Amino acid sequence: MLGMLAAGAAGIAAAPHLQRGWEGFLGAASQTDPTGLTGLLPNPGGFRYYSVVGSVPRRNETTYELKIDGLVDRPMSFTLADLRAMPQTRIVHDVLCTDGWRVDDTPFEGVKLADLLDAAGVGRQTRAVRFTCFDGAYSESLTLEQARRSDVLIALKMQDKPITHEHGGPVRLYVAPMYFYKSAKWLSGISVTGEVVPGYWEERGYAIDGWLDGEDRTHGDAAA
Ligand SMILES: Nc1nc2c(c(=O)[nH]1)N[C@H]1C(S)=C(S)[C@@H](COP(=O)(O)O)O[C@H]1N2
Ligand SMILES: [Mo]
Repeated sequence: MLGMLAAGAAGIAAAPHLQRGWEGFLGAASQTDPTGLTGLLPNPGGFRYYSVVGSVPRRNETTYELKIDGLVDRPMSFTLADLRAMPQTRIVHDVLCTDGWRVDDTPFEGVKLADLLDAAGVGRQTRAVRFTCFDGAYSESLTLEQARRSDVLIALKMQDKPITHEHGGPVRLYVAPMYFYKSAKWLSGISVTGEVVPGYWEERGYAIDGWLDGEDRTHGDAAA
């Protein structure tokens, strides 16, 4: 498998006119790579592309939809245009994966999750928020208190550009003070629940508590 990937990588490197370049290639390759070995290939941006499924459908301006339901007063649905029309917040924070890689000072921009929760109306007995994705597999969760923080975004931009498909676009969750596994890519559903429902990796041994430690948690907070 790695041999195949290396051959493919060399092919792309020698043919820079091919569509989406190195990052696009890594994203595409990692989505069909059950071994996870593409994560070992060099990536100039510092990010690795993760997906728990082999391929993810693309959603765009006309096909993207974000639903909020569960224990809310008004179940709602947002298009990309709806999300863009809401107040935007930009946060610059370090990104850390539990696998050991990090990308410092990464800007994310989007709508505060708290604003969407307010729009839908969250009842008193609710304690948690569950996130689902249009890859059909990944999920995450936060307590309601965590979800209401001003550094938790429904992100439309990453590094000051629309979020690419590889990075979970057009919309991903961004939980600045926690490990990056909390930041669900390809976000399509927000469901308000009575209790925390463990997410995809959390069912497979990750901590439900995703807080970064010490300085990594607070670094860059002033930007919000
Ligand atoms: N839908 C989905 N979201 C996901 C993941 C995933 O596999 N699928 N991986 C998580 C993990 S472990 C990390 S480190 C980041 C990686 O984001 P990136 O692929 O943009 O670098 O996405 C998180 N969100
Ligand atoms: Mo991760």
